[in-house]
Amino acid sequence: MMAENRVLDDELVALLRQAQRVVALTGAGISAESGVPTFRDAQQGLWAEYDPMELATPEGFARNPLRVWEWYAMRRAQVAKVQPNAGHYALAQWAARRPGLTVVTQNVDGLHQRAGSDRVIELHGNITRVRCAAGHGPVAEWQEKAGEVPRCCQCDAYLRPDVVWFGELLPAAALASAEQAVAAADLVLSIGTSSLVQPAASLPYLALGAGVPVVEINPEQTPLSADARFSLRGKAGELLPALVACIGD
Ligand code: BJW
Repeated sequence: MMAENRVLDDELVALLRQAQRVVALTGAGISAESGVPTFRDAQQGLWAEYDPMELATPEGFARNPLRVWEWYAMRRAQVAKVQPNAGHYALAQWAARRPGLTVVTQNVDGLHQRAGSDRVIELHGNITRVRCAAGHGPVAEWQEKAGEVPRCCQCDAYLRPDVVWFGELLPAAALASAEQAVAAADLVLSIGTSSLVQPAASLPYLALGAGVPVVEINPEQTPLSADARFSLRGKAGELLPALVACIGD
């Protein structure tokens, strides 16, 4: 069953109140109201201006490491300037009332943690971290020099952002934890994601296959909308606080 803009629908309120093991799968849309650009928004999404094949693939990095490094440095600086919004804070409040809530995020901006969520699974890494491109692990400090990509002090390979690019495997432990959380969930929320990028986009379908209800929050329709029990059209920063208010203590 699908209902739009019926936040106070009785069945929805009952679902929210009863759910103890909630998984909130989030995407770029939840950070949009903080000023972090989404990827696929037709006007302002990153992919409207930048080519993902050149900036978010290992092949693009191999072709032009400096272009990729500088693009991520620009985005890292952007993320450092923004603040969590009402949507991030609402999920942290929800977890305070329902300690079984797990956030599974595709976002690399760390805003859930900054809003106070402590059970956060990062599927696509974190833009604030940097690692050796040849596999020598994370790097705590590096020197930025204009026109140069910093190098690993152990092997001299380039450093790269600790994010997951197209064609790369997701961190195995994070994906396994996300799948386990969904398998144990009694409610899955899909918030601010276009539901296009795999394997994250398949997580709500794991829940649906097990008969677990999925509630979507997105101003736009997505491929998930028709299958979600409730598909709520609106912004995460407006709808999530309203949903948390329904739960009670
Ligand atoms: C609001 C809002 C508001 C706005 N409130 N909402 C099976 C089939 C086909 C292809 C594949 C497949 N399996 C794997 C693939 C290939 C690929 C893939 O999925 N491609 C598809 C695009 C077709 N996947 C991969 O390569 C993944 N690796 C993998 O699967 O390895 C194994 C394998 C490899 C190759 C072949 C087969 C298997 C890795 C994916 C890595 C994604 N990386 C990025 C970049 C991260 C680093 C960085 O930040 O630069 O992750 S791409 C980008 O997309 C980023 C995001 O996390 C991800 C998802 O985007 P998201 O969050 O959904 O954002 P948008 O912009 O798409 O949507 C925002 C939504 O918010 C919109 O709906 C708005 O309406 C909404 N919104 N304002 C609420 N206020």
